[in-house]
Amino acid sequence: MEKLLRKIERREANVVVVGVGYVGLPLAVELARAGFAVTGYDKDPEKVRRLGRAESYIDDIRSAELAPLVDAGKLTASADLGVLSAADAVVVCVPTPLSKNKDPDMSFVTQAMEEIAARQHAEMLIVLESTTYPGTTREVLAPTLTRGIYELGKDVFVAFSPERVDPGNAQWKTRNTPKVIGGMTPACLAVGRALYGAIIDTLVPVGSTDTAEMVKLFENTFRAVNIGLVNEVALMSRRLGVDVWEVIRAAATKPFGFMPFYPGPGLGGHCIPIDPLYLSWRMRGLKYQARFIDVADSINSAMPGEVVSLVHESLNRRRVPANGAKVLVSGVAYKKDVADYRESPAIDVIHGLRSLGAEVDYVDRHVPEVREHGLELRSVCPSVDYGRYDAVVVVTDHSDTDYARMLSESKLIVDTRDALRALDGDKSKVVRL
Ligand code: SAJ
Repeated sequence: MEKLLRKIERREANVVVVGVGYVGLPLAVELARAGFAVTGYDKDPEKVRRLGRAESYIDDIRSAELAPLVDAGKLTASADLGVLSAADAVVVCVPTPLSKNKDPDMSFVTQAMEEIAARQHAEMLIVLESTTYPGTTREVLAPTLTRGIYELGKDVFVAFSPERVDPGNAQWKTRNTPKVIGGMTPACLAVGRALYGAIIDTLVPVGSTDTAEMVKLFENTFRAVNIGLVNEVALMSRRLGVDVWEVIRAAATKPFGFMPFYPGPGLGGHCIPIDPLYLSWRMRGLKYQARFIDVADSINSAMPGEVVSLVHESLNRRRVPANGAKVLVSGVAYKKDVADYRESPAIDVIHGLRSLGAEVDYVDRHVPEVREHGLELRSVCPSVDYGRYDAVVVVTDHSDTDYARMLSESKLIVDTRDALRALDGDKSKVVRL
């Protein structure tokens, strides 16, 4: 352990980041900046090519930040697993998605661990950052990385440290976001803290890797459950004839004991809809039903359908049949001002409107085309005449949309984000969640 600790303290350790996506690349940059020789390993040859040419493919990292690190040889890119043989520390930042039946898909993690094990040597630190169910590091990583050959805390050091990357967040970056870390043994924790302590201002050591895994799932389950609650409050408010947006804004004036969340067309992204289901899946294996997670998931998953029904009712009230209606979806990214449309509820809204027979277009400056779940659509031009459509549905409230022009030109607006709240003018044609 001493030899590895010294290498880390002297910044002489070779570090390999496995998976240089929106989590791995910022981490690799900080490690290289701290003086480590860092190799970004990825299966995606396009990422390897672009990183090797100091061309960033992540919005939060400018190419100008990569250039000096790549030129100095501090940050290199590779698709060759052989780099693992020379690694003193390996940080794994690979996806942990859901399978088709909403179970954890651990294939990326297990494959990475097997590739590391096949090139393992004494005195190596391996840290998993991918969000996963409590017990993964202890039950999957540790056995794969010891195999009766290496001893935890002696010649192999294993830890879990959840990622807290918030794409597009200008305030909270890799270095200044407190980072939780748990080790398989105290020595594993000490080595993990030595590495992260070189790049992160505040470390939050916890007693075990299971705890660290649970912290991450709790953080994101907290969001999913509260979003589910506010979506149900929206459904209740509609039936009560109460403006849910006014309710939330008034409740948010409470200076303590309240945290506002806002209704929407559903849950998108690669964290919030997915992470809680890793926890509920784990609990099913322990014969415990994670009721809040299941209820929130059922409410959040039903929101796209609620939006489609609202559009249908609103057209009906204007004696416009949904069948054959021209509808424009404004914004398909999973949340405002991002370009990512993975798991976006807009996909379900478009499918739902089409199932009513509507002719659906979308407009989104951030997403030029959508090729997912059987859709092949291109965004219409942002200067589109909103008046051409029987209804405009605001699904993602991007800041760069001209809502004043939308309000003046549209016949009907179904606003799922209260995006037009600040505007004056004829709101009689605006229907909100
Ligand atoms: N959403 C609502 N109502 C809300 C908040 C979000 O409907 O009040 C929807 C969004 O539109 C989106 C989905 O939920 O479709 C997720 O939104 P998010 O704000 O949670 O954004 P994400 O998915 O980028 O979540 C990430 C997470 N970061 C990490 O996991 C490291 C999350 O923990 C962060 O809290 C979140 O960013 C953030 O705060 O931006």
